[in-house]
Amino acid sequence: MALVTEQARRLDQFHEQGYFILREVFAPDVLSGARSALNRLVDRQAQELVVSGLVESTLEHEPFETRLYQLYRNCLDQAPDNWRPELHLPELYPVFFHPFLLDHVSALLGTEVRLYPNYTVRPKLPDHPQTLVLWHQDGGYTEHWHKSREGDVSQLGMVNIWTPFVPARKANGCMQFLPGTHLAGLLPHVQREFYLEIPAGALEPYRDKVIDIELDPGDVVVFHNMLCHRGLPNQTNSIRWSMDWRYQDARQPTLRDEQGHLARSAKTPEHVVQDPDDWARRRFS
Ligand SMILES: O=C(O)CCC(=O)C(=O)O
Repeated sequence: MALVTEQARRLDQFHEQGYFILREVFAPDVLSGARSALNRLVDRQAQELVVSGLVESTLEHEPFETRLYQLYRNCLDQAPDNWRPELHLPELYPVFFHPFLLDHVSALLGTEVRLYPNYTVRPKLPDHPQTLVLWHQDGGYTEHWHKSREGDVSQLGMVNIWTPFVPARKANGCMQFLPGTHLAGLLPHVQREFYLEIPAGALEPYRDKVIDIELDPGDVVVFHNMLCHRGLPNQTNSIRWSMDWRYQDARQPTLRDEQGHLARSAKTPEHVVQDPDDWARRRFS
């Protein structure tokens, strides 16, 4: 009974403020599996750097928190700012398809839930403008960069998730939200060098509400795709590793070329991603 009340309180917060936080969702073995899977992606980068002669060593003993930064220290503009199709790794299945998380998502979206075709790992390196995501609503990106079909982005039944793989604090670039802005409709977005940005004037009425979303590994923030958010700059010497992904009511169009993958379904349970191997066999499509 207490659990149901707790979930209801979170859903109320989602409707009123546009977000809620779940603490300690991912167990230590899930986190260490995810981190070692990401380290394999770093290995791949390191080997390419050695082959191209940009570095002498793959720095395999450097900690996860600093290795990618040390590898690219002298050529930061060539460092990867995100991984997407590469995320079909078995160790990420327990993160994307975590039952407790999906229970909350189903309570918001209904019985047909897809993992939306927009899932990203971000290694936010220190002083790396390519990873500095500016104030935006996710709906702004769908409208500006991806929308190839008819449809209203503000009506997409969509829930965003963000989780860190290292403690995320103000100093290393945690997320910031403007609570309540999911009710403001689609705000203007302008193209900057790497990302879209909502101009300062359009954010003025909401500025005094800004909150820092400081999370530890294992914690998750669930938020509305129309909520204004950004990532702060990383002012430390190590990497702010994080992953973000989205779920959508699978009865709706994605408004993208890709269709994503079913996470829960009462209608066609045979099409739901079944297990880590099934996830690893699928593609970003
Ligand atoms: O991780 C960040 O800094 C930004 C992520 C983001 O904008 C998102 O999850 O939609």
